Amino acid sequence: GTKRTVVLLFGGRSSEHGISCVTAAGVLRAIDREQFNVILVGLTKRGATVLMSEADLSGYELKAGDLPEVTDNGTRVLWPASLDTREISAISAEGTLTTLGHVDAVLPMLHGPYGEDGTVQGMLDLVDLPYVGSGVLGSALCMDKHAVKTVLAAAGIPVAPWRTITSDELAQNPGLADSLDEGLSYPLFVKPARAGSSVGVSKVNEPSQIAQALEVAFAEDRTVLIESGVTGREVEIAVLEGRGGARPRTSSVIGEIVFTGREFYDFEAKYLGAAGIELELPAKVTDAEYASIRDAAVRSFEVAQCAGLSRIDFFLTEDGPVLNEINTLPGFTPVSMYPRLWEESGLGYTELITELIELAIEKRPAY
Ligand code: G1L
Repeated sequence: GTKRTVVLLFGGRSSEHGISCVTAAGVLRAIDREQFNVILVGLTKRGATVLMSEADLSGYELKAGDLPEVTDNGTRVLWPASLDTREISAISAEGTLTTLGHVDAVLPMLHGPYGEDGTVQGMLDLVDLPYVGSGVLGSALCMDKHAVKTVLAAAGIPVAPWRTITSDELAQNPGLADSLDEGLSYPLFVKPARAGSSVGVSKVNEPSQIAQALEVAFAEDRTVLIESGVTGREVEIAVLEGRGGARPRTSSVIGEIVFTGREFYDFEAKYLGAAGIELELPAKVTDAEYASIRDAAVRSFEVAQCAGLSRIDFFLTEDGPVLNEINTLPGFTPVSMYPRLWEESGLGYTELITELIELAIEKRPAY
């Protein structure tokens, strides 16, 4: 067929800016160059879109405390300004305009606010560029723990019991803090509604710790959830949108996060393979457990209006799977859980990237 052009959009206004850059470098190395031309667009921490070169990305690697950053190189990428064309261009600080050509799809590799939450997806809809992954509503919904739990619970998907409180409600009625644990069971988890990567999350073992945990969570968001801790293994499954309107597909295996000395699945454990956490893959689950996780994952993907891909995380309890969270843009380096689950299911990293791009184009045909 004809060669497609895709944009890797990375960096961005979040705490995972550096991880996003490293992910882009990994995708750039693996993407099938026979099928795809690649345009690299970096988003600086302040939100400027700049044109990058392959040489810029060659130095991007994963190292604790020293992650890459997209810096302003003076060249702005201009998105198509009309619906008749999907040609993007770049303008230098001196005002020189260069056409970068027609774009078939964008890979948004951005985490959290201004990236994974529907804002970038809305911008891409506005300029008529197809993109990999969920749209505005699915992205925004999955970013907000209160909103997504409300929708999933209404659809009968098991989620941990929880209550939600805003900083305004607490300010107007400080006594509320004392009754926040009503109907919930310890240990509790106190979480900001919209921060990713366990930022602002505390485990609370007794009532006296609630006030401090609220303070930590309210530093991240004005809406905070108090959840019952769920006893169960932490298992994850990869979901990929179906072709031609078919239902979503799941990986044929499940991954498990095994805690061997670390309380949280934090940054170092997640990206640097630090001690204390191990990824078990494939996880040892029974056929019945696999079927129940798979069924809950497929239904959740549909109910939460996900598209393209999602990694869905569950607690596997004695009464079956309890959904913990849906990641619409999961970790995506070659050693991340999502690509590894597909690898184990017979779909390699390069083929997975191709499939995701084809899915994006299938829904919004090129012209
Ligand atoms: F390739 C995809 F599907 F477009 C893709 C790209 C990037 C999937 C997931 C990600 N993830 C990330 O970029 C991130 C985890 C570093 C930030 Cl959301």
